[in-house]
Amino acid sequence: MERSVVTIERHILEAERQFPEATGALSNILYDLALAAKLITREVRRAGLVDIIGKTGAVNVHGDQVKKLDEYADEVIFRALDHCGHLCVMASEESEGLLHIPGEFRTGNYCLLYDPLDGSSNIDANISVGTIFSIHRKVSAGPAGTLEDCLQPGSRQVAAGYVLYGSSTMLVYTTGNGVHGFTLDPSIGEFILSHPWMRIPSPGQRIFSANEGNFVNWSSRQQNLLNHLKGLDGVSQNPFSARYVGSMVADVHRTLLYGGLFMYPGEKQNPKGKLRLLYEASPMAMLIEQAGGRATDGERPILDVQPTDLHEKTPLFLGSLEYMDLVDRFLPPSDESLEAVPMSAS
Ligand code: AHM
Ligand code: MG
Repeated sequence: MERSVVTIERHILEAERQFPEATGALSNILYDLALAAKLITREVRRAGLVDIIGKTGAVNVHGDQVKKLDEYADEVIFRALDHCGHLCVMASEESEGLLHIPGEFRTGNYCLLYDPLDGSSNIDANISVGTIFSIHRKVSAGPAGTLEDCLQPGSRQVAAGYVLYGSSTMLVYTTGNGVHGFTLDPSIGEFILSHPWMRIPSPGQRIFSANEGNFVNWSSRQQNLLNHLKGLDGVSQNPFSARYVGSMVADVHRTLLYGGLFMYPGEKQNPKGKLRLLYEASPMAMLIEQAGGRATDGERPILDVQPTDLHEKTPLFLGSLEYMDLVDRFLPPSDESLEAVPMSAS
């Protein structure tokens, strides 16, 4: 063997030992998230069969109703963590309001925000999907968590990560001490450390990742950036490659491994774009910055944005440092208003 086999449990435990004051609460939350990821993996792997099972009466072998995968993932995460005693409240992209800890369980000092199955519109096409999570320390008074605990800027996250249900399942997380990736070995049901100390390559591969179908609705500066990346402005003779899965976890994971630029800018009809600050942008920004890259909303670091609403959206640009410099150059602060975008005839 070339190097030791390290499970996620062992890795989390060893990281915790470096902080004698640690209570183990954060470690326990991460273990429980890893358990939820295994349960979701099991269902995602059977996704193509769900319709077949569903047709026989929409009841699975355990007698439970067969649920849509995103609803299943949402419930599994809540139920894996509601009783751990370390959370004061949760919030999910799938639910409008706060998810309170049921009265029969103890509450704790952390708050969990999650997107249970991001990119779920891809699931029927057997394309990778993912789970994204973000953890904050409780800041409100009293035992129960409140909106105040959830509406904290990304810079105050104590941990963030994602699970990619791809050709293999990977869990990638940070607690502010580097980014570490684990691959699920399905034969033993363990996440094994496969990508320690992940760093976004710099200079990274020349890849841009965006839904170019929205080009007509972008600001002219955003359009200029794209034209530059494609070598259409006559400045660059070396165009970027385009890669866009349409599942953020997969697109960000590739960006983390290969470098490049991922963006979901604002549009004329949706000046804040599509992605959610708390469930998608902030956790990914923490990971990317911990890996040596940068993430902004086109003007400011995502991690500095003070949320005002659980489901607020934000434009998002993230990737390798040198390509983020291009974003700064093409989209300087005080970009023209999106209202000024010239709309071409449809
Ligand atoms: P979802 O949370 O409803 O799944 O939407 C988020 C997904 C991201 O994974 C992805 O980056 C984006 O939506 C793709 O959107 P579009 O289809 O507009 O390109
Ligand atoms: Mg999502």
